[in-house]
Amino acid sequence: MWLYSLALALILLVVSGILCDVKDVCVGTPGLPGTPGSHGLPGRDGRDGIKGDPGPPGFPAYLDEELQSTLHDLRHQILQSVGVLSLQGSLLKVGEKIFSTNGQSVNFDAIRETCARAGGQIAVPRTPEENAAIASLVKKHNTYAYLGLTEGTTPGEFNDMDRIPVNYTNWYPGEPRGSGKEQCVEMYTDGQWNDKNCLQYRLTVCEF
Ligand SMILES: [Ca+2]
Repeated sequence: MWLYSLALALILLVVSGILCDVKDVCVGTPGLPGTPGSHGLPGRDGRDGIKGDPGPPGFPAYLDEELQSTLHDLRHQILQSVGVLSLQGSLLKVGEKIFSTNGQSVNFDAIRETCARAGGQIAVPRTPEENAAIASLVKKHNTYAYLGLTEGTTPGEFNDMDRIPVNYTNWYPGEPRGSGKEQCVEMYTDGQWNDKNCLQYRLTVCEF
């Protein structure tokens, strides 16, 4: 009977491809490697690191000679350019403001666009001096100009482009009398103002 069992065990070992000494640990043939696992989710953020050392101190601008020299040159060049353009009548400097015209007459919206594209805005005289400067451009081109003013919700009340009522005005006697129908303002060649509809062709005067 035991002989039969031994023979059976040997047959099983041979069939399974594992033939080894009974006393040893039996080792099977290695299996094929499994497919790699999918990547895990990203980990959480770590804690903040410790604060770094302060950077080296900078120089105050007034001590930086190279910067001062560059600024001096720039100022000189700007003044030269303004001088040349003033001489040619291309611009008028009044205090901190510069007025300029391209000589073109277009409607109010087109003037606003042109001035904005040039980096400025449609001219608004805030003082008699500024009004006189704009008037000199108007007179030179022998036409009328639109100013950067429009009628507010209250008829006869005119605001600047930020919708703020203006302090300085220079209305022609009897104006404004459009009463809601004339929402723009034109300047006559003598510098006086008249409220007018916004669709006329008027001189483009911008301020910078
Ligand atoms: Ca009018």
